[in-house]
Amino acid sequence: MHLTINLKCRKLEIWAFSLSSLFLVCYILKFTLALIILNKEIETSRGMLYPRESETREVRTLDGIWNFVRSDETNPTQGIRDGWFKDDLSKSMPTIPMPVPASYNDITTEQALRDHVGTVWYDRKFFVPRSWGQDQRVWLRFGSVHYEAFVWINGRSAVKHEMGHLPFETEVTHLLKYGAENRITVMCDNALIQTTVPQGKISEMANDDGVTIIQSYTFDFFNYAGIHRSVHLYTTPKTFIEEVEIKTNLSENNTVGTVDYSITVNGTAANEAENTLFARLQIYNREGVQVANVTSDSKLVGSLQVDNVKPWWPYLMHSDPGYLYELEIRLYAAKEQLLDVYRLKVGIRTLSWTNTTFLINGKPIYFRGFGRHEDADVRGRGLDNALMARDFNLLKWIGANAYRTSHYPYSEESMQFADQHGIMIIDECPSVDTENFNQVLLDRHKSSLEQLVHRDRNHPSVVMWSIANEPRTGQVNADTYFQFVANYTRSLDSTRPITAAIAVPSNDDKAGRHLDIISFNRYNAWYSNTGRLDMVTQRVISEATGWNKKYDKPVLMSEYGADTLEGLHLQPAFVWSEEFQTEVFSRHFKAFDALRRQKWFIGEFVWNFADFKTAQTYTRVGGNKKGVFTRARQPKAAAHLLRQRYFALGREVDQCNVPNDLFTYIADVGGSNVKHDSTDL
Ligand code: BDP
Repeated sequence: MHLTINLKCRKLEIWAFSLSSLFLVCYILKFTLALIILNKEIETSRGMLYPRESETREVRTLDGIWNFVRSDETNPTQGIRDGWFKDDLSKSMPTIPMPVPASYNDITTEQALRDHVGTVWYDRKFFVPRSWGQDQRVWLRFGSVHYEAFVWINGRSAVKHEMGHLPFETEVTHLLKYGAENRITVMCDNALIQTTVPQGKISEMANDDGVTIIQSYTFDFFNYAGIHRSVHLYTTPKTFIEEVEIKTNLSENNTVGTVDYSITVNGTAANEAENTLFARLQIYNREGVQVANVTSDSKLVGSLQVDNVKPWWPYLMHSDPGYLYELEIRLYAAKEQLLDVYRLKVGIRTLSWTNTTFLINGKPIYFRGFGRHEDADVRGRGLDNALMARDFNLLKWIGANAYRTSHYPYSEESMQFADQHGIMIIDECPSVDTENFNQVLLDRHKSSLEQLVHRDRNHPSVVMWSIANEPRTGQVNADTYFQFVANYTRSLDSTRPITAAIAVPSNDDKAGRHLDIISFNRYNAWYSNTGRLDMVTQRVISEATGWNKKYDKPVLMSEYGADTLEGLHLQPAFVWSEEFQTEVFSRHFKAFDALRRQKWFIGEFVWNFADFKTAQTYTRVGGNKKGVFTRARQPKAAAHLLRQRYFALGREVDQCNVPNDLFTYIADVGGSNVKHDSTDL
């Protein structure tokens, strides 16, 4: 019943927003006032620790092949009305096999599934051991379902979640059959409307068969959907460690580290006899040697000290980047009764920023990185460990030290990789091209940040929150709207600076004053003055300077680039050719070097790491081709140039070593202009 109402609400919302533009205009006029009156606290997420096995916990995955049904686009609520969740899906509709995790769009050869708008259904059976039914609790956790998920266990409603790319979980102890077979059913809805994050529009259009539903959106990446990340079942004791929040610090000379912790417990013991609970925390170094320990009082809040600490450093900023300790937490009840054990990796580092500089462990950061996508052939946005490992190898090969999770949160597994490899992350929420600011949208936008900060706050790799990509910050209401979004994010985490990737001209922008660091996207010689390589360098310098003058804050360029068809060579450089991408990069490098002398310019991010799929449009040949790597993760010509630059910067700024194969031998002429050796940067 609850679900039916919810679905109807969604559809009502769709209609409400397509009703009339007059309504919208009135709405916007009243908006600022309404925001001030209505701005309220968002319901916050709970738990969400990454599922890990321990002495007290078991984890199993439900990944694999599920059964799948695509609903009729014109009848998206049919499955709810007809109760498809009450029995095996195959009893209601013919099913096809569908891998989890994966986007469903590119798995079959059907255009109808690739471009489907609305609901799809998944189900599978699984066994739960008898032992799980005794004296413990069982949780069901999804890494991400895009965009909205409704879940049933054995025909009974378990959980509903809105927001792609973010995890959600629920207790299913009471819904499971132990020592028996169970069924899980998931309905996933990919529809984007004006109050979803990101926004989209649903409309109806005549086609040759009558009428069809059209999903449109202003961003270019394909709206992949489905169960995108792993599905886990895990057990906890009755009273267990539900949340852990870590904050780290370093003494002035970086020799002593502190780890402040705060633990939240869920369970009856916590409520009834709070004062009897305590925790023992120990920190182990990479060799497994204990380097700190403490016993908490019943508040479960405190601090550990690590002498001779090895700070967490970014890749190429130190010879031992990504140093992680292991924090072991043992929760006890009175009389030393062990309740629960949870372990997590901890990187000890500090962040600080001024109006010119962003520092890690007291050292200024110069970012050299990418905007990226979670995107691959066949599996779409589905988690793929092989692809993830390859991508990190490429990042390190090219000498990057950072990327932005454009334009949504990336998998938790990739965040763990970034911690280990010392890759800094600008962690972006799913707000893209935000416009038509309204209260419902604001609430959901804030909710996306709450879920993101909650999920990622313990990752040392996360150095900045990005609260939006290319929001329409020239609009009147953008000021108030982003003031609320930025302040809310700051209230969740004051240890990291806040940015947004902005594309409106600095003169028009109304949001930058609420940020700590200004990021801007611009496509000189591509979207503006196409082909004009002589119109890049000065324009980049003057735009970055304009941002700094207006807000007196550090500035970085978060997107620049050119679509490039691998293997297309044209000399002199011509749009879409490998030569053109190389030249566009080079003209930007010149600007960045001039800007670096200004001190407040703190980084350069190419768009994009790899080619990716887009919606169909005449501006894209098989997708967005601005990748430095192809979609199959092979380098284009410009990758080699970028590699030389990123290592040159690493050597100049961070005194890193450069790889032996950075330059190809040319000639032993000894002249200063011939670069034939890695040391000749
Ligand atoms: C930028 C967007 C990015 C696009 C890029 C492009 O932020 O998502 O992919 O343009 O068009 O404006 O290549």
